[in-house]
This record gives sequence, C-alpha cells and structure tokens, in this order.
Amino acid sequence: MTDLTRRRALFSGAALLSGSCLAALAVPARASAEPVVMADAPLLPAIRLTAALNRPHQDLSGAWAYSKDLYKTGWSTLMDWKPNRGNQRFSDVDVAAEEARDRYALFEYDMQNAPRMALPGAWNAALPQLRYYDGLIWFQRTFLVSPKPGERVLLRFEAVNYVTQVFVNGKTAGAHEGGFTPFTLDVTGLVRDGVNQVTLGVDSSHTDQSVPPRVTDWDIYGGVTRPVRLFVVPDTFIDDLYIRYTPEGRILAEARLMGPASAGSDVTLSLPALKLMARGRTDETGTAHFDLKAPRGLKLWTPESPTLYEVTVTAGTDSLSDRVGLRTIAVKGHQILLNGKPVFLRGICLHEEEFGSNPARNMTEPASRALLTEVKHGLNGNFVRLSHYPHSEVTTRLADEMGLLVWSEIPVYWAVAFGDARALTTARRMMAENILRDRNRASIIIWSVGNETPKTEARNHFMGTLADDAKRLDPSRLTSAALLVNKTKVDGVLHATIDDPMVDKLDILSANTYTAWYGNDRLEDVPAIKWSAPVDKPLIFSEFGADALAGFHAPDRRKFSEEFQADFYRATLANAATVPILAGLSPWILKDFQTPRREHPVYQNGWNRKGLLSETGARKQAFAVLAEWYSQRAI
Ligand code: GCB
Repeated sequence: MTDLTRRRALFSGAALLSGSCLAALAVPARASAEPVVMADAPLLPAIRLTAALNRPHQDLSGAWAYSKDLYKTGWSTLMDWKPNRGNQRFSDVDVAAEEARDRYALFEYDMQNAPRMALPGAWNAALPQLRYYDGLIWFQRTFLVSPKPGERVLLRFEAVNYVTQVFVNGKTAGAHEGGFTPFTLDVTGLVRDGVNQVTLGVDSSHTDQSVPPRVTDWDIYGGVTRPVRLFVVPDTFIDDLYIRYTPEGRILAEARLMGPASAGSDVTLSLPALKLMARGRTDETGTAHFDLKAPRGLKLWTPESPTLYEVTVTAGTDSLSDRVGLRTIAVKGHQILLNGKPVFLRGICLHEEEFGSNPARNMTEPASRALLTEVKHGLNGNFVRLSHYPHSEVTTRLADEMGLLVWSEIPVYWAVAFGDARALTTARRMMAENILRDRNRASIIIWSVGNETPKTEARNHFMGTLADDAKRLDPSRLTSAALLVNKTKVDGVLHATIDDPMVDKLDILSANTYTAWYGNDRLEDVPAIKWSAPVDKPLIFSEFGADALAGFHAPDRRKFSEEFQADFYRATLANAATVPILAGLSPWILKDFQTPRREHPVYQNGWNRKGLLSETGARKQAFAVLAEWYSQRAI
C-alpha cells in the first residue's frame, strides 16, 4: 500500500482492516501507532495458552485510564499518517512533567491525568455519554513484573471488542481483530524490571468486512469486556492440551510445548482420580501424544451427573492442570447420541448479557451462574445455545460444572461479506481461537458456523470452509448452523423445509422459525406445520420466539403481551411434539437483551423483548409453559 492510498484509507476509516485481518500478532517494536496489517498472518494463534485461567497470573482488572479518540488521532492525523507526538496516547511519557519542563510542549491528551474506567466491562454501560459511542478509545495502566532469565512474560486478553492494538512501554506489542476470542502476546522483549505501562487502542467500529458486519440485533458493547491477565512462564512452556474420550473407551490427549526446548522433551500426563499416569516425548512440532485405556470406574460426563476429572500435564519446570469431563457425542440418523444414548436437547438461547437494566457484558461467575441456573433449574433444561458469538470461558466452564450441553457459535451473522477473502480469514481465525480455547469443555457438543445466512455459492464456500476447519481442529464434536426455513401453504396447511445446500455439510440441521411472529401466518396454523428435511439428520429448532413486555397483559392477547408470547410457545411446542426428526429446541431467548434495532416506544425502547425473563429476571408467562414442556420431556 502506498502512502497515498494509505492516507485515503485512513480518511475513510478503512485502514484498520486494510490489507488483511489482524490476528494476534507479535510484531517488532515500531514507533508508529498504525495498526498492524499482515496479509499472511497464520490462521492459528501463535500462542494458545490453553486453560490459562488455571495458571498463576496477575489479573489486570480494575481502574484503567481512558481517552476517547473518535477521529483516531492517536492512530493518524490529517496531514501525516503518523500520529504526531501530541496525540500519541501510547507513548511512554509523563505528559505533565514534559509540560512543566518545556512551556512549548503541546499535548492534547494526558493519560496519567485522564479519567478512569473499571475494566472489564463495555464502555457503553460505564457512562451515559458513552452509551452509543462506537469508535476508538485508548486505555492505559501500569503493572509490576520482574521476570528472571529464562522466563517469558505473556499478556492475555480474553475479549476486546473489536480491533485492538497493544503497546507496552510505548512500543507496539501486537494487534487483534475480533470481539469474542482470546489472544496472547509475548511481551518479554518489551518489559523492564519493575513498573511497566500497557496501552490499548480499542476500536469498536465494525465494517462491511468485519465479523459480524455492521448490522446485528445486539448492542455495541465496545471495549475490554473480559479480563486482561499477565503471565510469567518458563521459556519453554505447555501451550496447549487437548483431551477427549472415544467411543472405543480410550482417552486421547495431545500436549504441545512452545519454546526453544519444545522438541524431544519428556511430558507427563496424569488423571489421579482414575489412577492414570503416562509419560510421553514431544515430536519435532513440540507435541506429545497419549492414548490410554479408560479404567472401568470412569464416570462419563452427562448433564445429570457432570463428573469432572483433574488432569495435569508436566514438562520441564512447567505444569498445567484442568478439570475435564469425558463423554462422547455423535449422530445416528435423526438422533443425537450422548455416550451412545439418544438425548433430546431441552435448551434456550442466551446472549452474553448479565441481568440488570444497564448490562456491561461483564460475565462474572455469579452473573453467569444466575443465568445458567434459570436454564437448568428454572426451565428444567439441559442445553444452551450460546448465541451469536463465543461467550466467556467463565460460562463454558460453568456449563461443564453445572451439567449443561452447549452450542458454541462464531458471529457469522446475516450479511457477512461472504465473497471477501479477508472476511473469511477473520472468521477462520475466530473459529480457531474459539475451538482451541474450549475443546476440553465436555459441555460443548456443537460448533456452529453461522446464523441466518443467504443461500449463495459464496456463503456455501465460506461456511463450508469453517465447518471443515472445525472438524480438523476438533473431530470429536458436531457441526451445525442456524438456517432459514422455506415455508409454503398447501391446502391450508403450512409446510416447512430446510432446503439449504449446507445440510450436506453439517451434522445437525437447525432451523430458526418465527411463524406467526414475523410474516402473515396465524398462530392457529402453527401446531399443524409439516416439517421435512432433505437428509436424514437430527433437526433442532435453534430459534423461535415472540416479544412480550413483562407485566403487559392484554385481554385480546395481542402482540407484545405476555399472553401472546405464552400462546406462541404453546402453539410452537404443540407443533414440535409432532416432528419425528426433532432432536432439540433452543427458543429465542432466555432474557430480554439490548439492541438498537428495537425501538417501539411502548414495548421495546432499545430492548429485544423475546426473553422469557425481563432484563431484571422477572419471569413472563411463557417461562412456565416451556418449563412444563421440558419437565415432561425430561422423564
Ligand atoms: C433471529 C436472529 C436473532 C434475532 C431474532 C429476533 O432470527 O438470529 O439474532 O435477535 O431473530 O428477535 O428477530
């Protein structure tokens, strides 16, 4: 890219994404604040740091200084694509001291004296004036670290929405695109002994090429929405562990080391509760493979009995532990088999949004537990669809612990630029980051590659590539995507089918169906809908729902009343009971959620009201309808 085209791109705001997507890239230190652009960045994250939460670390949550920068002057200025000194929020400089030293010094920021924001948490919830802020904000804080020779310092970001550039002590440390998956940067070469400074440039704006694109049906939630953590690990460390159980009764595991001594090293794997202990040696890729016979006493993980086993890997001076469930998941005809037995998915969809009237997408353990408890014990559920993007690791770990099966999804949503190679690369990286983070979670049974997408050749290639990636990175799970339904009326009876070419590629067919909410059909016609699918595979109703304002009751049972929503559930569930290939449901949605798309001034006011619970957790009538239906299915 020439400087001229770069400048033009900067003016249009396109430079953030120009040339390629930004994966988590460790890049050489540079003076410029221009976001890192690398077309040939690898699809897999350079550092995985699997089960990072179980390692000793410093949690950098808390007060961070911030500075708004809507025109991105910290990245560029009008007359020079390099930001001038007076705008470089990432600089390692004491602005007030500079101003005192030189009366001509000109700074138009001062991070040391800037206001503070508590992170993690989306900025939209932090201050009323940031409610609809969609652009660049800088964050800065200091941390203490004193690495010894032979140690590495890693900074891990669990989720930052949407493009992030990271600076340590004024130097570029790396960049990342994508709002829901973790990235880890090796900052060993940038830190000094003692006090260090970390600065993040976080741009929430989405483009036509981003994933998701500009328009969705959920809120902006810009910023650092999950914790930032600092790790000090040995130079050669255990970067990844992948463990699973096979239908043949084997426990397979791969442990992958990273660092100068990764090849030809001894690795030990143990599951003490099962009295299993094995030694292996890493190959030239740094990977040690284990294949163990499961002992008779093994208790397989199920939603009813979610047994987790402690597993520990040791290599050199490093060790890594996790708690894992062991189970199998498969399909046979139109059945889903968990540990070889048919299972019906009694589920619900969830956005990552905590209870309350001003959510910040800050998924703490109690916040996540409150939501999942309503699924498990309120609705008698055994399944959650974590729509429409990877949720916090807090949630997937809780699902393991509480016994909930999980559908995990990446935000390939609606009008993604399916023909755009860059968008595909972004989506593939997200898929890889999501799977590598979570493929030890027994709760997760489905990797979803998209939601409500058009049936085009470009889309087929895009989502087909993602489905292939999912199988390559994790052959032990199923694939699906929420697809659109084709409906016709013949002799007064509605016929619904999923005539989507993706059906051949995916293990499970999933249909989003809103008959009698959207469109002209009537609730009376819903129970008799005749469903068919072009292939013999399990079908899930991945969405159905109707808005209702909690507390709004209407004698005429009109739309937006609790009565209409409850009738809608009764009709759709009556229909569900007639569909022989149906293997589960995840209605839309557990809780009302914020979205700028929904502005009916009486009923919505910025909230999608299809929740069975209000934003503060009040149960609507339909909640009991679904809970009762599930309690019957659970018998
Ligand atoms: C859908 C979308 C979901 C929306 C929902 C709705 O089909 O997948 O993201 O929020 O419908 O309420 O219309």
